[in-house]
Amino acid sequence: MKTRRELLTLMAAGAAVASTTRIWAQNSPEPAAIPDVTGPNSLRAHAEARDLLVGCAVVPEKLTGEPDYAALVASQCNILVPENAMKWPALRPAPGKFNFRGADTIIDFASAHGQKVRGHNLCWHEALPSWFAATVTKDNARQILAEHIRTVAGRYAGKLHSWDVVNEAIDPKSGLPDGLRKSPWLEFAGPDYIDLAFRTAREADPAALLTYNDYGIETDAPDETEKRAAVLALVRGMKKRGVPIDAIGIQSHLKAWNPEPGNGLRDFVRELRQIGLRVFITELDVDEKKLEGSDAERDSAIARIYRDYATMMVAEPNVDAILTWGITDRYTWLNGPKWARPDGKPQRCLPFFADYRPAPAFFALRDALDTRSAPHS
Ligand code: 9MR
Repeated sequence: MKTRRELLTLMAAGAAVASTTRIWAQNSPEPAAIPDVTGPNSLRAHAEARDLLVGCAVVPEKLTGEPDYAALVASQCNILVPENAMKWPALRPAPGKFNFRGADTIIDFASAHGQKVRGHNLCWHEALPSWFAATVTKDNARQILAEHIRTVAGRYAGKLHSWDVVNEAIDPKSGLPDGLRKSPWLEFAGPDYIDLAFRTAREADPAALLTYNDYGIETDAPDETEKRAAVLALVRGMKKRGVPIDAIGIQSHLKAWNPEPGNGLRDFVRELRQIGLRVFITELDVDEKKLEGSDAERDSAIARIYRDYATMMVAEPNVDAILTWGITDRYTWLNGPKWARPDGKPQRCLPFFADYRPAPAFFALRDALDTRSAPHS
């Protein structure tokens, strides 16, 4: 632990922690001491000692415009993923026009800080650009999808750790064969659009680990168990057809009031390992909308979920990476209107509080990384 005086001395020296402390000093009553979580005390250092990747979703404008945010991301992460900057609306403002500015900012930041980058995502039923509905038809959908993947994955070929090639394509509630989600891609490009996307991505970037990414497959609730089975059937089929796929992304938007993930998830990860697939935890956070109690009580409940979940996952040798969906409660999708707490308090869902102090969830996640026994291949 450092005293406030020591932290202010660090601040004068321009250390990363100092700038985050500045925000804390402005916004909070003065605590006795806050721990130094930079350098050897960071998530990044603890992960690297065990050959793990740890990181978060980032926003390019904040990397360039907010030194405190940038310092935090630089000190804590060895892998980044764009929260929105590689989605279709960001990359492709018009059918024939691409704009890589935000995506390039993230790639440049990562390269300056020795970090890897995941691409998110090449094909999703959501976040389609405004021109999509008037432009995409059964006649051109396959060509537009393949062209998009060739252009985007081609641009970053050799630079990315992995790509979320297809995002959230399974939804047993749609009631379709194979659990496929009713989506514009399924409707316009046909049921093998997933195979098309993965084959095209492999051609465009042979180095990136090609990932199928989904949510609602974490707990042992009946609907999540059913969805896991459909995901497993999808990837087994892909393997059988020789479609290139390397990993599954388990998003892990956990809800604090749900039962914690358990044996069903562990078995799923092991089955994936048996068929040669890695697993990345791609979007971890803990929605605490329905949690009651004081801030401290909620923080410790949230931290327990981080600890239990990450500990369970890093015990599996094919789990290589844990990314949270954001790094600070200051910027999280969970503060959007749909997920707001009924009492109006902001969500405390990520490893760093809104004032950039480390939350109990930070220490829980770091302890969990330490439980990884030895570097795995
Ligand atoms: O956090 C993202 C939010 O800012 C966007 O408005 C939204 C639509 O593009 O996507 C959110 O991120 C989602 C991710 O891309 C896929 N899994 C669920 C995430 C949370 O909704």
